Amino acid sequence: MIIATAGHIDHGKTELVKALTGVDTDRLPEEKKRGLTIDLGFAYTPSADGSVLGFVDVPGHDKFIRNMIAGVTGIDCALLVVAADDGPMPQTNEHLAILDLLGVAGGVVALTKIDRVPAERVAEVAAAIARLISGTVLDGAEIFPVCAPTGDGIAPLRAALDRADHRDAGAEAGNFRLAVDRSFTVPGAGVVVTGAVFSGTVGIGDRLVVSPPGIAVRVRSIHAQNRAAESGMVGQRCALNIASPRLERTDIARGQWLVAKEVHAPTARMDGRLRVLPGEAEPLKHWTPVHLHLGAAEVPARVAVLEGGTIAPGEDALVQLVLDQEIGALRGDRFILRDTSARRTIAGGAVIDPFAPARARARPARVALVRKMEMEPAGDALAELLQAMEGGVDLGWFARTWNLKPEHAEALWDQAGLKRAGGDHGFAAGHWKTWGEKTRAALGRFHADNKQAPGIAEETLRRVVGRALPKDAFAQLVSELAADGGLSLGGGTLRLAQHRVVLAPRDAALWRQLAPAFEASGLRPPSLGDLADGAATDVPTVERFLVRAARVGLVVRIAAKSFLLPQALERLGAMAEAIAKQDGTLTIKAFRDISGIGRNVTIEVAEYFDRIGFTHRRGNDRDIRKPAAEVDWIRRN
Ligand SMILES: Nc1nc2c(ncn2[C@@H]2O[C@H](COP(=O)(O)OP(=O)(O)OP(=O)(O)O)[C@@H](O)[C@H]2O)c(=O)[nH]1
Ligand SMILES: [Mg+2]
Repeated sequence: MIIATAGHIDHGKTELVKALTGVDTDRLPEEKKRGLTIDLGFAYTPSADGSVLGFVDVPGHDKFIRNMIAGVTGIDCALLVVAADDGPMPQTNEHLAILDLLGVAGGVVALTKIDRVPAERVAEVAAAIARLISGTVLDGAEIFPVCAPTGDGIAPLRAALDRADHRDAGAEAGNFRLAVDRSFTVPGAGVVVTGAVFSGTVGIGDRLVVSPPGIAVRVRSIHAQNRAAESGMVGQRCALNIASPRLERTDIARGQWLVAKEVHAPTARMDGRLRVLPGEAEPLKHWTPVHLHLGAAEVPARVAVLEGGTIAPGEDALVQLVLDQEIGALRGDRFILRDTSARRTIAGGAVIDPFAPARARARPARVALVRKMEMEPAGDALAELLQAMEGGVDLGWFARTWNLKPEHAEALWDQAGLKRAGGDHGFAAGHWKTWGEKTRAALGRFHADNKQAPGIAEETLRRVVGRALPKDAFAQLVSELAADGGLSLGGGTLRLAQHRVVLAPRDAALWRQLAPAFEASGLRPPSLGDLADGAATDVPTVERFLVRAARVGLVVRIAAKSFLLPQALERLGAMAEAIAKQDGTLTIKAFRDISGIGRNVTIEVAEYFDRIGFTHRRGNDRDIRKPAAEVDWIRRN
């Protein structure tokens, strides 16, 4: 178990930890000189049940409150310290608010320096503390009057800490996450990082990732609660000796994480529920700049209020936090917001969607989804999301967000009775069935409207059926429909099995001869002369046929005498998009080099892309105007 002190400067936190553990945690020369705590101190002592109690001693000075927040992150139990002479003071309140916003599971109160005041004062301050903690996470916590230097009252406090175990049992199940608060080099051993374990377990030899930088490391040895160990787990402070071919101590700093690779997913944009402290003078406005503290990290951020415009003191609302730089965060992680001059704590809350979208973040449909994500337990949230998201739930995203280990994720998918499709999407069975019905119906309508067409290109049909359905999932739907006999695939198009092509018999015969030539010619339009020779006919006949074929979507006419299969055009579109993404622009030269279709055809294709609104030309450059996945490659005219 990890216990952290909290409380106003000089109220006796460090002295108390010393009385409880025998360790003076003020180790910096500056701390000794000034007689105050600046950075976190750590001490360990065996507990009655044979395990180890770990103490984090935090500074009370308001200038060092960022260290305090880093220290109380990931703890199980708070030890709030209030001096009997002063009684509750500003940082007593602020630290208590932080513990409350972080949702610390519980704790006890030490009423120190009782040797300095009369007994009535002790009773008076105890009553004031009881009022102060009422309604917070420390509501009803026991208050222990102590005098640390003499040891008076320490034994009952110690016994209470031995009994306290507030930890949430579920956290063991997750992937390993440790919030780094220190790193140093041990001669002969290499880099050591320390921190509180947020979830999961770690063993010697495990491979982990330093997140956000993404450095892969291997665990060489472990100290858990200051003892050499084979493994470490949630509820412990661990020191991990890590090795990596490309690791320097300076690569690692407070605020980063050591995590299992499954949950290495840095993010700079997260949705959450934010509560503004009741003592704030003004409502929190949209786009307020703040300092965000999450885990042991601290970054500048802005608050986008997703509902209601502002958040009144004492109220909570859904927000999106937009960070200046990426950090590690998962659903349920608590955070604290302080004002930009870092003078006061203003609000705090919990992450709901750590990988939130920038676009349409406050749209009612999106806000409704965020509310569903807020539900507990994970199975309930999943069931709601499956119902709400016709286009399926990205299961990789769900598992990462909820920090599910692969085996737990699989169990959850089973329990939800979802349909796996398109690699990593999950669909409610009802929605999947509806997609199948919609696909058949759309095909039926297409056949009715285009009697001469042998079928429709898969991508075109997907767009008719609904863009919400991801490409991979649609491909699976199509092959399932094909497998059960309702639908046929062939020549790059889809049709209902009972549909008979009503190409005029002569056209159908001609297409049977031409189709292989189109396939063989790949990304280049076959020459009309070659096509005519191959089919033992003349160029005008072939050309007239291809114009008809273009009308029904068998081929696409990209230029007067150039025809391509829709799927060839789609591949060229993907290439163009990839080039533009890499180079920041699409030039004919780059497109030609990659496609290998020659300069003239490249120009024809690029100009066709301009005409259908996929690209926009500026001199020698082209911009991509919309994602290739949303483009309809076939323009029937
Ligand atoms: N008489 C008396 N003095 C105490 C008691 N507890 C602490 N002190 C003294 O109060 C002073 C401050 O104690 P610390 O333990 O350093 O206070 P702190 O809360 O750790 O202070 P910061 O770390 O700066 O926030 C020291 O001189 C202690 O010896 C107590 O119970 N009785
Ligand atoms: Mg101290």
